[in-house]
Amino acid sequence: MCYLTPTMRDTQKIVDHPRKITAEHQVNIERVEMRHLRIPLREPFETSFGRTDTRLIFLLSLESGGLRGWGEVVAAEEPRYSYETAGTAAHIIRDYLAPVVMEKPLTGLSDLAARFVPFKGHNMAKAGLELAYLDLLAKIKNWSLTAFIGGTRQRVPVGVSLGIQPALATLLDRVSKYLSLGYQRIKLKIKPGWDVEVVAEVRRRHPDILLSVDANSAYSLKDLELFRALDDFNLLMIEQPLDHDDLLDHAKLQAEIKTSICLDESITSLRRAEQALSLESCRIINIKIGRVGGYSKALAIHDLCYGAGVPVWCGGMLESGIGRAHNLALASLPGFTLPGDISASSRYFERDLIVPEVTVSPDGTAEVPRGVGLGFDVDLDFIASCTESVELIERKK
Ligand code: OSB
Ligand code: MG
Repeated sequence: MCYLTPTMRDTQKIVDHPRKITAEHQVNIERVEMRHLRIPLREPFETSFGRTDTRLIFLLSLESGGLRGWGEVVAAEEPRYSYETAGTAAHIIRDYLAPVVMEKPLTGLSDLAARFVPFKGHNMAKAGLELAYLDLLAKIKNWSLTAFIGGTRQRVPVGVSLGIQPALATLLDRVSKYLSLGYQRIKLKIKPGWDVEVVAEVRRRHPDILLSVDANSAYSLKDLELFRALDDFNLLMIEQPLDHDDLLDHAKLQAEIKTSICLDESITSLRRAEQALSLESCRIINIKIGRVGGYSKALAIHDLCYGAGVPVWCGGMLESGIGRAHNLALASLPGFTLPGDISASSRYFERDLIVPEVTVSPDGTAEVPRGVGLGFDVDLDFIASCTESVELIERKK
């Protein structure tokens, strides 16, 4: 496989979605609401970078003409997955992004994205606003978000991401449970000391399932022997084995192993995706709307990969139903051919923030909502009961 950057832009032309987001419409944002709430996870989620017991959820809404669009900022409490936190995102939104959003009427997604360009980084903060804006715009136009962004699927294949467990027996039990619920792919979180033996045992018991691993950048090129060992288990992919911002070492590793590398943390922009393909740092890309800075970038990376024949899938950040509803819309695009980390609400929480909750059917798919906007009702009473803080940013008259 050879990915030559100059041809990529041309290949994008073959992507012919009925995408409606280019439609012009002036929207005056009157108010931005930032809301932090805390909901316990049903089980702690442990990765190579740390453990989460309760999820601090950061909801963002934009209001205009009596309608309200919802988004979620996926940054965690601590800067362990990336440098952003719920705190840094609130600061960036309050002091820089919300003011330019409300400065004058928005004419479209590209207008919104262009207003964010002068501010470096802080992709999750930017993405939260893009999510809320697209939900609002879809509501104004009476369209479903899915139709709006050119989604083509009515159901999407899903997998589950299983954290590091206190004991192998617990993990094996979880694997069996999610397979029996229909999940099409199992992803195991790995770290040094919880890798080859664990993978070997899961593979021995389930020789034919789609199985992948996610290291969240816990290894280096010095671990080549470990990756050679993992090469024997017919894994669908090894996700983000090396440093969070690396492309070159991943290209070296990909040249040494059969298993496809999938990049998560390293893909923070369209340019980084182009460079990763051109360097052959990976053969698969995990797209997270938050990590790449919003719908504008997620759609562009999708189009790039679709045109280049590189499979993508929708990653997750232990979102509430609001973020998950956006993920379902994104995953309905034609290039999302691999199962996403979009599990049922009940996999994460006792009770979710949307009605109905997200469910996974026995064939391992989730329904893409087709109602107006997000396509789910937002449970305002339940949200109010979990809220820790609310901050309103009003437009200057
Ligand atoms: O690396 O994909 C990851 C959760 C939090 C931060 C990073 C990751 C994850 C997951 C869980 O793997 C995916 C999900 O939401 O189910
Ligand atoms: Mg990952």
